[in-house]
Amino acid sequence: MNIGIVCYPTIGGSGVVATEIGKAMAEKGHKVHFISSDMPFRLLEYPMDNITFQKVTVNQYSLFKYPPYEHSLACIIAEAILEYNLDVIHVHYAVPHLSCAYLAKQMVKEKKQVKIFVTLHGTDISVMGYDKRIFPLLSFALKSCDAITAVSNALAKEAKMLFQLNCIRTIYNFIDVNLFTPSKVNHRLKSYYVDKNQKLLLHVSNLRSVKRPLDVLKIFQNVKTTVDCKLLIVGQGPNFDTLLKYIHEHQLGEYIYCLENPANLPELYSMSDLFLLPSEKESFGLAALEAMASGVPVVASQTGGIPELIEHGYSGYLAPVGDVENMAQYSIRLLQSNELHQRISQQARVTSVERFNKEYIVNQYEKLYYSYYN
Ligand code: GMT
Repeated sequence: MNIGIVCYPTIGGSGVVATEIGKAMAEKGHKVHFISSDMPFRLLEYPMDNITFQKVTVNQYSLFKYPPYEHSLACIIAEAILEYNLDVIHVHYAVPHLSCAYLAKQMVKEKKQVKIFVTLHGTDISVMGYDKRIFPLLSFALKSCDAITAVSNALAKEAKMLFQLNCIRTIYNFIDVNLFTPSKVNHRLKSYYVDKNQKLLLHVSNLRSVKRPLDVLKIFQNVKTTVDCKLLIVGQGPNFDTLLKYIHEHQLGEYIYCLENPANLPELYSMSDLFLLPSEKESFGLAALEAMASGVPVVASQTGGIPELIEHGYSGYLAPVGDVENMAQYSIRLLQSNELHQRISQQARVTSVERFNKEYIVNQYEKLYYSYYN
């Protein structure tokens, strides 16, 4: 098949998932054409003959306060449908990609029929879905596309209720269990961050308010009173300055490392002892899955799709959003008992391999494409 993928290029989970689906489809022999405002970062080091990329550029005419990105995107999708003879347009994150794909389909429908699929990733529903200014268009686009998938049952349920939709399929996020693996521990690198008997806590996110990054610091502060440990924060985003202020005010600087965009993420995961994800909203929690595949126990909030990924007390620990005290207590329990740590670590790894491995999930997307292909 000839598959068009429209996504955000950034380090967010939807761009990662979109890129990995495209790469996997190309490996299966399909032709994949990516459309994005920049080269998706996981595509950079992945040249393949059957993968092409088209950048969306916008008109910066001085009359405009807001450049017409959606116009450019719709035109580029329409052009790509014809030029690459696309059978499917799979858009990731509904806003604004889905309405642009709808427009493009209408623009070329006399010349080429194309199916439009959307994968809902999270805040496109849990935040954007509640914005009255865009609700009518988002609702129209959702009702006009050929198939909708969501990355968890919780997100599917919320979207169905909010937009009165009948059918949304859950296709979970997935992980390359050979890339994210417990065996990637780089002891030399670890010794740079922590001493022999110190524990390393990890948080990876795009540091937006929904991730509650200050809770990460509060949990760490609490854990540190009992366990000798340090914290590594990986990511960049709007709350970074607030984090730095808190770190400075509470004199935590010597215990915390911040990395913006490291190339060796799998190594950083597998050398960590615990992963913290105290998010306000989390449709799935791809970063938690990366930790689990790396054999790192996760302490997270009980929100959105996280309980579909982590079984409390079996493959990690969950507490209500904002309950930093309990999250700290679970963390301490895990860090103080080797036996418990090892058991949860193994069970988390097995869960990632059995339920969320790349091949198993990508096949579900391919089946969906074929079920509309004639
Ligand atoms: O919805 C967002 O906040 C953006 C999105 C992204 O592009 O980073 O993140 C979501 O998509 C990921 C991949 O499907 C999920 O694993 C994340 O849980 C989800 N984030 C939220 O729901 C906050």
